[in-house]
Amino acid sequence: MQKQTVQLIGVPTDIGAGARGASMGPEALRVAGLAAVLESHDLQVHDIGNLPGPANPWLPPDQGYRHLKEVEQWNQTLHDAVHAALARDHLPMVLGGDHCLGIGSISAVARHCRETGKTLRVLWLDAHADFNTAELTPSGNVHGMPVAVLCGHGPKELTGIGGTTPAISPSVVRQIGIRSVDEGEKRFVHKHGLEVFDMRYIDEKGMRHTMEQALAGMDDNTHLHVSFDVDFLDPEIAPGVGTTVPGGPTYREAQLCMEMIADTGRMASMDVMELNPALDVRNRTALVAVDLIESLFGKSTLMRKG
Ligand code: 6HN
Ligand code: MN
Ligand code: MN
Ligand code: MN
Repeated sequence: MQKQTVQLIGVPTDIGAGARGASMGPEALRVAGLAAVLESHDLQVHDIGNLPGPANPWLPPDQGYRHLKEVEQWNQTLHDAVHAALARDHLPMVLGGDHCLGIGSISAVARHCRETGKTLRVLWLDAHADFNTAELTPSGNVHGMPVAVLCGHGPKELTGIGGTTPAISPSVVRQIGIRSVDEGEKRFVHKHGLEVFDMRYIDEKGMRHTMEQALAGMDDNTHLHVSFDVDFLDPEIAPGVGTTVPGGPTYREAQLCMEMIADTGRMASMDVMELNPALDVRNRTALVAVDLIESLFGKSTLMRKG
């Protein structure tokens, strides 16, 4: 049997974030040994290096968005790269970069699913719902908006990436670990019926039950995409992010989450977002992220087989 190829796609930008530094995320993950860890699980690793894109001009919001033009450019480039990786039957692993890049990544995955007749499931592991719009955002930072944009709510420059608007329906998304949602954003999440397993839910029901629910209803035809915002993790174990929120999953809870995803054998693409080496301590957060990614690939049963 041919080895599964994981294609590492570095996207060195903090264009959608409220703090500088996530642009260094891809290199920190490489330095933490990501490729060697994947290879030790019998995966072929194809690191395409870092995608090119515009610098961060660090400007205030303009009509509700910071850096809309640059966000569009990075995401269009990423969309093309992820789509090309999937067309080669590679498993794209997007190394962010801030979470605005979920737009380019997931719009490409959704397009691939439409083209191949697959059913999409998106697991959004995050402290935040990332469901803001220009009207609702307290910051103008587009990393707080990717889920809304993917569901068709946002500027046409972004909702149109990939050619179909909306790229996804809220019904394909399961959010896990959520514990910081802005007031207006909360109402918008409810209005669109996003399925959210927040920290209260995890506290009461446990991670095992949570993941059983989030992964329920998948079958052989499911393409599972995991969008892993590193601020999902408790800041005690993952301080190197721009928007820490206390009270996140512990190391053991996060391990179980990843292992249960691995057990499905359905993960066919993923993002690792928001790692900010400028705020990290001796690359500790990158090492934790790599360790958890290893668990995501820990089973020999893994991967889509067409
Ligand atoms: N992330 N809800 C806040 C905002 O500015 O919209 C924070 C967003 C954080 C986004 O971590 O990917
Ligand atoms: Mn996020
Ligand atoms: Mn977040
Ligand atoms: Mn809608």
